[in-house]
Amino acid sequence: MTPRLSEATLPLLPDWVRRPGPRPAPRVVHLGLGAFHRAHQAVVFDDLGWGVTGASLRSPAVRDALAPQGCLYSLVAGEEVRVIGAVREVLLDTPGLVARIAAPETRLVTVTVTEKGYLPGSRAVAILAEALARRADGITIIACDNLPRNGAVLREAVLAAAGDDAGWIADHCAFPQTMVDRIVPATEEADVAALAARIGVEDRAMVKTEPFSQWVIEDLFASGERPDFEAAGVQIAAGIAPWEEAKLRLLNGAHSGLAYLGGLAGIDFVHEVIALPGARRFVEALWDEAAATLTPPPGLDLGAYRAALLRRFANPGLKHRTMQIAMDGSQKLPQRLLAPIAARLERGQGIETLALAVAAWLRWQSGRTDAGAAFIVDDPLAGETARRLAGLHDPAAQAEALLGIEAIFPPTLAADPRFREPVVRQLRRLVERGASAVLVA
Ligand code: CS2
Repeated sequence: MTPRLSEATLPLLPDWVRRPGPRPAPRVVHLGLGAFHRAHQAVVFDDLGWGVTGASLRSPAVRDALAPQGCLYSLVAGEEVRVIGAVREVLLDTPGLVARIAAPETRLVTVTVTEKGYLPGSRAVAILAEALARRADGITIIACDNLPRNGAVLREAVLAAAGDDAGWIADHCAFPQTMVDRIVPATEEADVAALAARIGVEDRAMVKTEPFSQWVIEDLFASGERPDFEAAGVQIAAGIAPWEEAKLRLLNGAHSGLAYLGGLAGIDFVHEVIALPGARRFVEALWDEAAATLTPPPGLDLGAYRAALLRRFANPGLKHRTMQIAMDGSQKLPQRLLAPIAARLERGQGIETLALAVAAWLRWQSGRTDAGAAFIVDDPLAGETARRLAGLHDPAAQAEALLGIEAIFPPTLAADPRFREPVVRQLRRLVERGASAVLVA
């Protein structure tokens, strides 16, 4: 039987696997211990010797995978395998988490709860509101999800939930804005098996990712000790909006477009979609439209950035599922596609390619690929989109029904014929010809 990864089995690993240093004491509490945290922020904390108490908020699965391994796990990035030792414990219960965040040893909180975790009333927001009010001193809470003004949005939600304590939290705690970037596909059984075959040890908490990683944090910290982020390659910047807009509108915008079009065409992985005839042209055209709405951050060469993104998307080793990116589109469309659309319309510019990406999302809501295979639309608004589409067959009627969802489409945008017409036109093309043919054209 293959032994399980743990401190005791570290000596069994081949020499080329990078081992963790001395295990650091927890000083960070992280809410949302998914693969993205383990492949991104936790690696930085591992480099810096800051231990992490992780909270698994949705299910005990991550805890159950990590606990028998002493919370060790492997980061598989390209050819490299590195065992990360920063995570020290996993908590599931709210009182335990509240006490941990309130404890004086805790010097930092980080959060990855996906876009929908920032909606008022989410568990992370409730935990933070309760815990921060109990602290003797202020602390920095770093939101690491792909939404604009992530820190400010989290701050507003926490203050709204904090009642009488809102004033103290507002005065003492900092919620910097961040841009996070690393492609982290969900780990699958086959990945666990492949790694076991390579390193001779089974790791049920491994994460797979690409070599690239970027983290830009707004220079806004509560007083007191903080990690030496720059020493681990994290950028600290005054203004985050240009970073975040470039990343959301180029990387994530193209990702969503490729995921819906590729998914409709029945393609499982991003590297396969980008290899379809016409796919690169689609992405370049989308980027031409989106790039015109950006003020690139100092030092970012958009041409080089775009070329690097194409290479990242084409990475066959990642096996990044279109289904994974297609998830929660209602929470992703506004910042990825609708914001650049609104910016272009304001300047009197056309939006044909961005409209195609939006139309692909509309078509995705029918829950069937072009070949008729049924899939589950995984989205907090899936019930609403299904209700609105019931019995409708004409693309114009379908678009009309879905563009009326105000939680996604601002009413002025939805009513603007310069938006509606290209979206309906593109949806009609998708319905009549299918996504692969539309890409080729
Ligand atoms: C993806 C992102 O799932 C998605 O929606 O677009 O998770 C993407 O891989 C990351 O933002 C890359 O940094």
